[in-house]
Amino acid sequence: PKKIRVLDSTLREGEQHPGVSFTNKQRIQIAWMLDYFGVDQIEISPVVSNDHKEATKTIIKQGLKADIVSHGRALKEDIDVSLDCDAKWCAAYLGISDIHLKDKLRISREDAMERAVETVEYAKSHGLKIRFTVEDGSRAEPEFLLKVCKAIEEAGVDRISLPDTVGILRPIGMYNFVKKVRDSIDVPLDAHVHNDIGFAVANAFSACDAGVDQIHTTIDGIGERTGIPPLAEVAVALTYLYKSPNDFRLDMLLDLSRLIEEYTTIKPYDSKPIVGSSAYKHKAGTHLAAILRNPAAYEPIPPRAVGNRRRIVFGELAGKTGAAYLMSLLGLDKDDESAKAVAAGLKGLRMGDLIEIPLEDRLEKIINDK
Ligand code: HCA
Ligand code: CU
Repeated sequence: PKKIRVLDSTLREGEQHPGVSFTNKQRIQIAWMLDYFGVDQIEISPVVSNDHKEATKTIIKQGLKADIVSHGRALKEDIDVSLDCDAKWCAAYLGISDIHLKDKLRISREDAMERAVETVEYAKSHGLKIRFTVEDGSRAEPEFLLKVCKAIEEAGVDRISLPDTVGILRPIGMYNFVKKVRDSIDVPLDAHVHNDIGFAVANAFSACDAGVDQIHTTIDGIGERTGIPPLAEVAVALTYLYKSPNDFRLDMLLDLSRLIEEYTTIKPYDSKPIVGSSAYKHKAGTHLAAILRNPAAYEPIPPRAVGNRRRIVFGELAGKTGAAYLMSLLGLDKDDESAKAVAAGLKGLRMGDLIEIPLEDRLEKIINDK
């Protein structure tokens, strides 16, 4: 299988999430951790404040393995800021849908086309690699979108980002959007997809099926409004489902999520895939019975592989097997009758009283006791 790369935009798109604003020390730490985790590119925007500019300069100086992509508008003045930061890679975005052209930018299609080409030529003439983002491309007039992509390809653009800026595409729509561009230009493509209707991860992978070779993520999926695909979900899907040959340290995923929790007001919801506190909890009696024999019966990926922990929940659904197991943990004799009685007792538990234990350690202990 071919490698799908990851660009992480926690430091750019992620900071556009309400409640997220890192200090420069935190930005540098996040960049180091993302690099160690194994993402291919790390995006940051130096144009939004002096602080960000300082952070961008410092992160570029760290000599990380990942490319540092300096993000800004499709304007020479923003490219100049990237140059000032000593960036090797920059990204420039320009709205190309009619709604962005008319109501945001108030420029004509011809003006937009000219601005796109000039920006790319300017960056290239200064020795920069440049990704161009056709912002709101999913709502742009398809022929105009293609015209812009062809013009910037001729101007020497290094990558093109195809964004579903407002998250309105279905997976098949994303596929068609990417495919149309893929079929007529040769530049490597990025997928940048928003989660407004909950399709971000699915759309990112539709985009891969249609030929992009880089997905944009943020830690925990933070970003403008409802954000973009979470790094954890994308990295796990790439590794286990797509067999993409990345060198990810997947066991850092929980720590990365915890870091964002610590530095922001974001709390990942319990059932959040991979990093949620319930992602590896097992509750129903039939599940407990199976998990005790072979956890793979109800786990797609071992929890340790992603830095998470398996937990067993003894509650009103624990049943006789769950009850017997709980009794053995407590060192009680567990004949059929008493197991039934404990199971009946557990039925009276309310949500707040559920007993939770990390399973692996206990399981080991009980096996050793025998
Ligand atoms: C933005 C818009 C953007 C750009 C994506 C990209 C989008 O907030 O600047 O540069 O690939 O969603 O279109 O995030
Ligand atoms: Cu975005």
